[in-house]
Amino acid sequence: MNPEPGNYTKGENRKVNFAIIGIGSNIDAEKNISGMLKILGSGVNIVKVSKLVKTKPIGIKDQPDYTNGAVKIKTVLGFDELRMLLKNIEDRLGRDRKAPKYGPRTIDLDIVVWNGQIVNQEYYSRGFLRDSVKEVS
Ligand code: PH2
Ligand code: MG
Ligand code: MG
Repeated sequence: MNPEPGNYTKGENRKVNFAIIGIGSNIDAEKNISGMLKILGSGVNIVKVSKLVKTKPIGIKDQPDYTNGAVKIKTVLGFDELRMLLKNIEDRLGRDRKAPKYGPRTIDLDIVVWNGQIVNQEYYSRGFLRDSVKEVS
């Protein structure tokens, strides 16, 4: 018997997973976030999108303010498959992988909650991230 009998699809018996993804952008944020949601929605079920909030840059201070938020999704993809999908979306939206770690970015998508478990430590240090996660939970 499956440990969580409710969380499987009818025909295929693929486990259904829920994730909350943190969203960040400080280059053309409105365009990149709406483009991201369109692509993401073609690969997974979007359950709820939080408000998008302006935040002061963390790390490198001399860069534009960020727009941050979160999106809850439902998917039969596994954790690593979802991570690859998010990386692919970041790439399609022009994410520069050679840019500094805390520098400006077109889009940043981080899995923060996976089936109810916090899997990204930034949840604990970023109040705006906790607020967005709470809003879509
Ligand atoms: N992301 C960063 C670096 N700094 N600052 C804010 N306010 N929001 C972010 O999402 C953010 C950041 C690199 O991932
Ligand atoms: Mg990030
Ligand atoms: Mg990231």
